[in-house]
Amino acid sequence: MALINTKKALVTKKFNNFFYVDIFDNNNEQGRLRFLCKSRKNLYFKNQLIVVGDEVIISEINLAARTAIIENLIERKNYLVRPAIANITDIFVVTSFQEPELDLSQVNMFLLYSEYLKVNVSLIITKCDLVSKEERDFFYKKFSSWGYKPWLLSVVEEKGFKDFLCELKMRRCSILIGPSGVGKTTILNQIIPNINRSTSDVSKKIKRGKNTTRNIELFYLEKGSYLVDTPGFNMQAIYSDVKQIAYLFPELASQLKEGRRNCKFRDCLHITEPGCQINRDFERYKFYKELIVNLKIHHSRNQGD
Ligand SMILES: Nc1nc2c(ncn2[C@@H]2O[C@H](COP(=O)(O)OP(=O)(O)O)[C@@H](O)[C@H]2O)c(=O)[nH]1
Ligand SMILES: [Mg+2]
Ligand SMILES: [Zn+2]
Repeated sequence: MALINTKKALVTKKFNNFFYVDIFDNNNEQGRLRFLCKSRKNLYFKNQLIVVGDEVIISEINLAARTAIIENLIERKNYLVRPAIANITDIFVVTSFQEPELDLSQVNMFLLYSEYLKVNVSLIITKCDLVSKEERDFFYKKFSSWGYKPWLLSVVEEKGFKDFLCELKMRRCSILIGPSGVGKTTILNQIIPNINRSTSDVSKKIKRGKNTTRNIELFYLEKGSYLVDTPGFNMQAIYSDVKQIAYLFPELASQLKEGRRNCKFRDCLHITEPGCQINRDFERYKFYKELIVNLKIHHSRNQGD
């Protein structure tokens, strides 16, 4: 049976067997309508059931009751495994100057993990109020040299959040990721004041051993822009093809994209090869080298040789 009254919708929240979806009224750009849905049957894309961020086709749209039925799942553009979210356009890696103290190798891993998804990646450093201007400047320069001009935020300076919100409104689906306690939920609360999600002290979290942000939800900002907060999670190792690793580092990717690479060998990994033309004089080069070496060990073990 052909379905006539169908519409494309965005899944913003999921609980038990229910989904909240948004549709946009064609006659009115601002006209966002929210519906409570069930799925007609279990729908999968690459063995994964519907997740937040998925686009779906709905039918049996009841405008009065604000209910509908999900008929189909549209192909995903990307998929973040943990936490499960589809179709992200922008990742903001969040870290704090203090409480917990900034950990460079951890920030590095979050950045690489994010780049791996091939989305726009940015960096936020929170709790600026806990450090001196010299320290702010030092890290601003450092991360700029990594290819990420960081957003510096603090709860005592409202302006930072206002500017950040303007930035988010130019993106489609932004997500905040990073360790627990760095201030991700605080950012969400500053940006969308009336939602008031609970935040909690780092010390309390460690004692209780749980996160305050449990359910993944797309929060609506404006004109089709959404923001997602996530619980802190531990980084998984990246098991990518060794040749792709260079593209996870802006310092290298920019050289490769500009066609500045005239290395002697086409499959040059820019480690010890003769005739390598890549400029290796950047801070994270040692991280890159370590990653390549570890991946080679991992791949050779898995091949059993
Ligand atoms: N001093 C200071 N504390 C902050 C700032 N942002 C967040 N916090 C505190 O850091 C703690 C953890 O914040 P939360 O948003 O729950 O972190 P999340 O685990 O990343 O979501 C809370 O006690 C917040 O009040 C900030 O800019 N400055
Ligand atoms: Mg949180
Ligand atoms: Zn090279």
